[in-house]
Amino acid sequence: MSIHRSGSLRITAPNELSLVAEDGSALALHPLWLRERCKDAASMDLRTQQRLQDPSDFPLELRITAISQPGSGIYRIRFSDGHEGTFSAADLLEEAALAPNSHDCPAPHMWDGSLSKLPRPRWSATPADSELMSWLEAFLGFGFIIFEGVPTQPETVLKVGAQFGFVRETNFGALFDVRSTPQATDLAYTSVALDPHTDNPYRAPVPGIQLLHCLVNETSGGLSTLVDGFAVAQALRTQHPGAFDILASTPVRFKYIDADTELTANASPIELDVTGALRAIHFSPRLDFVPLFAAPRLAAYYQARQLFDRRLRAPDFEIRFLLAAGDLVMFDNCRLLHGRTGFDPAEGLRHLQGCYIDIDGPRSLYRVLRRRLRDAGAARRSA
Ligand SMILES: O=C(O)CCC(=O)C(=O)O
Repeated sequence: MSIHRSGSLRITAPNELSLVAEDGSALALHPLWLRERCKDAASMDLRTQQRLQDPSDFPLELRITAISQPGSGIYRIRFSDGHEGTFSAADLLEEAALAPNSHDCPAPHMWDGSLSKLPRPRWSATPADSELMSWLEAFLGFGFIIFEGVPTQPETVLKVGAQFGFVRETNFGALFDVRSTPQATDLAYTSVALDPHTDNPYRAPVPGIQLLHCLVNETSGGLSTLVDGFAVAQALRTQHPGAFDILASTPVRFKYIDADTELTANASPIELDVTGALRAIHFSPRLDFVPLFAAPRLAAYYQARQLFDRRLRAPDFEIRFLLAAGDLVMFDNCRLLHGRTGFDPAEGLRHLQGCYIDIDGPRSLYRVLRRRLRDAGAARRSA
């Protein structure tokens, strides 16, 4: 289903402004859709760009009573409530082109196990805007980025996280140490292999982005693994649509328990948005408990989960890499699954520090930088 609209603006009738597609089809812009986009001081607070009126108070029968084009790419529209608004064609076209589920940022560029060129830039505490933008483009497209050269001082992961968004504290603290310990409160804190999983599906909301920073790695195992959960879900949707639908519609209870914490959350392993597009993967075979449904429904669920899990664990979808001291991987915990191969703690120490940040931090930063780079470009051109 594509609701994404593109074309050009044209006055198609005395009181009608339309988006005209390349095939000639025209979509008249609804008077209320235009009215609630008025950007003048009577309609919005210009500093915050927040509306001053509740748009539900506009009359439902609002009409356009006049349209003129005072300049190239500018429309002046009078509405039947007496208000007049000035619109930039560029703004309206940009807005019209936004798909309902769009984040207005680079779309996921799905990948599988054949991905050979990993996004692996050298980290800097003070990157130029253009460098930061290239990191964000890589992260938003691939769902992950591996930084090299991050100083191995403890807690640096918090500094890197704060470059991209707000650090999300959990019961594991603002920062957690991933190393093998005797009384581990999570299997991550042992040396066993971890199959692909998303972190903390028992939490609502789940932490959006995870960072893992390697401080020491003296072992030959413990390779990091990543899988693009969206690519796997997409393959399942194509090959086994029935299984995909079951995983997108079965609420599973995820739970975590220790002495001080008892967290549970219900989520379907594959979460879709209102348009049916992939929104998130919630998958952790160590922690998932499907409710008691009738046997046929459970049988179908278990078969669907097995089909999904086998693909998640297949080498065709997985990438593996070694995190050496000073490497830091940041990944989208709503899209990617991560894991590691097992290691022998007798070989030496393997110590990572991790933290979470909210999912929308890098997107916000991307939009701010895009605005800043555009403004800088415009200023250069007019100089
Ligand atoms: O040890 C690793 O590389 C990964 C640990 C892990 O899965 C986690 O902390 O969530």
